[in-house]
Amino acid sequence: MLENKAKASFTLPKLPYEESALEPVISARTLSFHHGKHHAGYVEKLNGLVEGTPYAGRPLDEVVRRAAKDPVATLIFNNAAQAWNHEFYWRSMRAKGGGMAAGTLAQAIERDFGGQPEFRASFAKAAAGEFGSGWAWLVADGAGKLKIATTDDADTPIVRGERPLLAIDVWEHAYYLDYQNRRPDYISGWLDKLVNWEFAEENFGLV
Ligand code: MN3
Repeated sequence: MLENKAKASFTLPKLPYEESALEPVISARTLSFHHGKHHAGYVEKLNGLVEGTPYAGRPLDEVVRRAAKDPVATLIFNNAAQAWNHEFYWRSMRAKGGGMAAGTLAQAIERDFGGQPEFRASFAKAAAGEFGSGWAWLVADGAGKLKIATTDDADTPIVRGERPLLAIDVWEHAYYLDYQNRRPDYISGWLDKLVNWEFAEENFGLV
């Protein structure tokens, strides 16, 4: 019955900081478009797509995981995964971020990459080398080993049993207003001044 259908209820989360908080690496103008138009657009499309389907009213991460295995839910997957990825990306950054990881995460970076400078170089290279639109991630695999992953378009490591610790969006909409084609400069600024190691440490602790 129509009146019993679960309501589509995905909402755009607020940014965890002011739109100008990440300047000068990411301008308020970029964040305003990226959050208020791109991220908002994924949430709005997702709400339209899930209406009247079994995906309506389900938690976002569950929608992403289920839609990934559903051959007729490609559009739902794309919009749900982009909504999830953006929420994670906002939290992967903070004002006055950057620097080095601490604690057990620092030890794991040392173990799996040979040191923080080595991690930084590999992550920057992977993010710069992702062809077209996509994402670069620091993830922990099922055994807790750290890896750098890249995903195309909306794809996300949570659908293959990897636990994301950090994500950088390398779609052009993330940096083009500020850097045009200079994606490596965006990535360097992100790593040096914005990356939120406390968020990564929290995610690493969630075994
Ligand atoms: Mn984006």
